[in-house]
Amino acid sequence: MPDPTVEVTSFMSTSVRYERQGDVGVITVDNPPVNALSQHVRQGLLDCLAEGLADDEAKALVLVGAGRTFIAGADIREFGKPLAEPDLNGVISTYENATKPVVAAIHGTALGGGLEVALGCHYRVAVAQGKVGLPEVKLGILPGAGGTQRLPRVAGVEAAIDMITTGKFVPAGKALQLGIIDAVVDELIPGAVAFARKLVEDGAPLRRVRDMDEKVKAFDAAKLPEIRKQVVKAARGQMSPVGCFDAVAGAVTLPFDEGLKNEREIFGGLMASDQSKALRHIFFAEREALKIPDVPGDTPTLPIRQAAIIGAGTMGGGIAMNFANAGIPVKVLEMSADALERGLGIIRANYAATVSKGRLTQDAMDKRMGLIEGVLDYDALKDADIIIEAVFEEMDIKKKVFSTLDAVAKPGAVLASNTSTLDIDEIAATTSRPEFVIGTHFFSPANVMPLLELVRGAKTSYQVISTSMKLAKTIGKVPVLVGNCDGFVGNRMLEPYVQQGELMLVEGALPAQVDGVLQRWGLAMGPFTMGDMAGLDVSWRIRKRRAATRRNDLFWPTVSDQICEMGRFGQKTKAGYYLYEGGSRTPVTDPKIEQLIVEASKAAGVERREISEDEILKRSLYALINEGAKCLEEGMAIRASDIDVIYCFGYGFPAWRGGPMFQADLIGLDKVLADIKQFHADLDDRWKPAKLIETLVAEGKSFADYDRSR
Ligand code: T1G
Repeated sequence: MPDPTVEVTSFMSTSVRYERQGDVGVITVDNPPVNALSQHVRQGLLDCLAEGLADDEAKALVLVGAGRTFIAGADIREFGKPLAEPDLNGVISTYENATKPVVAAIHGTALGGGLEVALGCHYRVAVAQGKVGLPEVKLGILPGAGGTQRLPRVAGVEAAIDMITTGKFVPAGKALQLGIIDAVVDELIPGAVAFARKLVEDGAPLRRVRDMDEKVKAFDAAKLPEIRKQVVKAARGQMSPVGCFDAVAGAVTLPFDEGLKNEREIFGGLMASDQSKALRHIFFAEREALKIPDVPGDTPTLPIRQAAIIGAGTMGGGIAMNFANAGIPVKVLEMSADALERGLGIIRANYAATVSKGRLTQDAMDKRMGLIEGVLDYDALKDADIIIEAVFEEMDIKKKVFSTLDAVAKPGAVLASNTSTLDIDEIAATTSRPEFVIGTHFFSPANVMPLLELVRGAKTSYQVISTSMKLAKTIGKVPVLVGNCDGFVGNRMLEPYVQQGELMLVEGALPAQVDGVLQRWGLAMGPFTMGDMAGLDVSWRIRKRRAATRRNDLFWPTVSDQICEMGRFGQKTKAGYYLYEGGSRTPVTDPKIEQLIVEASKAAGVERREISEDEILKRSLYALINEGAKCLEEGMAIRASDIDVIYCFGYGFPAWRGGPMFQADLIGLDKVLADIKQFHADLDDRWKPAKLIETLVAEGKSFADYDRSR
């Protein structure tokens, strides 16, 4: 923050101000919460630069962000609206052509247009905690204000390609090494002002990044085609990483101004794309999901200083790692020393694997392991602020755990279940404190998958909900609050989706065909490779539990049950729908299973038929949409965009497709409804349209309209 004792000479706009400190002018952008480059900020930057250049007392200028960060980029909320002057490229070249040295002073995150503005300054300094990045690729676009041309000129072509096609943030130390910044300073403004003063004393040049051609000229353009192939492969259908690459390649093959033009052309195409609209939708949806309509935003939260996990299996161990990674001490309870040692061993092996990949230092691993304490007695959990059970998915076992917890846990402790489908209210009822019980549904592997479904029980208190949402962010998860129904939201929607896949097998498709269509469309996995990965026995157990209550007027495929009866549970048994030879994870089709499927068609009296790619895609996607709409109707999901967050962060749905509900709006809800009605007529009553879809279509509305009304 600027020095409050310094007299502010003028307010050029509410969000950018100019003041002089001795012989150095300081331009401060103050546009909370992240100093985004809204129109008034762009105008203010120009006005304040003019003021600083006209101020004869000021020999140099510093540009800084107020609050918690430097400029974090263009204002994403302005996207899709007509571009208002001044254009950011114009602002940046005005800074680049300033007649006094301009130093960008970076703290927090200089991202996107923010880093581009900094690259338009002659020099850049940052505090050690500062980070820089060009994350536009994650929004389906590319740095559209010269970043693809200036970053390679300071950091080199390969580093620029890596940063821009991945959107990764780079800490100040690394940015200094790469040449993105010129110094790391202890104190932001005093350090930047001193650096600027020294430039003047040394008669340092007005160094325009656009003129720094050495690094781009030194790069061998013959390498570009091979690198492009790798970028295309890694993009898996997303266009923006490839667009980013092509723009940076222009920095190598074209003069600066032509490279800028090339960047602008590619930017325009990407900005208008459905993929970018989808990615921007997910960006805001993730943040919108944090807002719970009936829970006041200022609800006080409980302090979480000590966590405890019951069960050191794959899930329990992964959950414990989340806490250790966030620096929160965590106890892991098992019933036997062997089971405990096995569980801690899995955790240790997970960390060691990350260290061996160079993504974690040994010292950091030791620190995290030091935060995890194995215990064998419930009594050791009495000081925990949150206790998460991750035991076997059987209600009786969970009830026993919670009634024990009720006797041991301290007052005010959050009691959470990692159940993936069981009734939270039934679990809560075994305690005297149902208001402290919540579901925390992690996704396997729990230390990797970002999604955390928080399941609200009928009596879960506002305080426990707010505490859990905040804790989820602290441990690096993407939380979505859902209602307490069988399967909550994600798994509940998955059921009809997988059923359609299994029905299509009996009707004429084969696993690799169904999986192939969905994976080519962008899903990380189709239903059968996913089932083999998760374990077919998991869904088998759930099907057996539900068999007694399922509708007997519908046909239920038995292929999956037959595969399980053969002891084939997927990757963990090296065979499921596919074969996994030598423990590899690569699915290999198995003629035995294909034969089993053909037999199943015969047994069902079904004449196998050709099933088109379009039908596979629609029946899979629309099954998700129809069930998602029912979750909204019943209040199990708050927003359609929450469902999109669940699917993009927990089920391998490509964020550049925006999620199932976004897709429904993109296709047109009326078209989706027409196809669902056709499936209802041609197939079976599983396809009864959700009332909400019929209502929205009748009113000419979309799921986005529905969300705006929430
Ligand atoms: N525009 C508008 N609003 C933004 C925003 C942005 N760029 N970034 C964040 N917000 C809002 C966000 O919606 C939330 O609002 C609040 O700020 C706090 O955000 C020309 C075209 C900076 C690392 O992609 O990565 O520049 O929900 O909860 O966890 O080449 O926000 O409170 O109402 O995320 O501390 C490039 C995106 C844009 C950066 C902070 N820049 N932002 O994380 O807070 S495109 C980005 C982030 C561009 C140029 C191109 C993060 C953050 P609300 P938050 P945080």
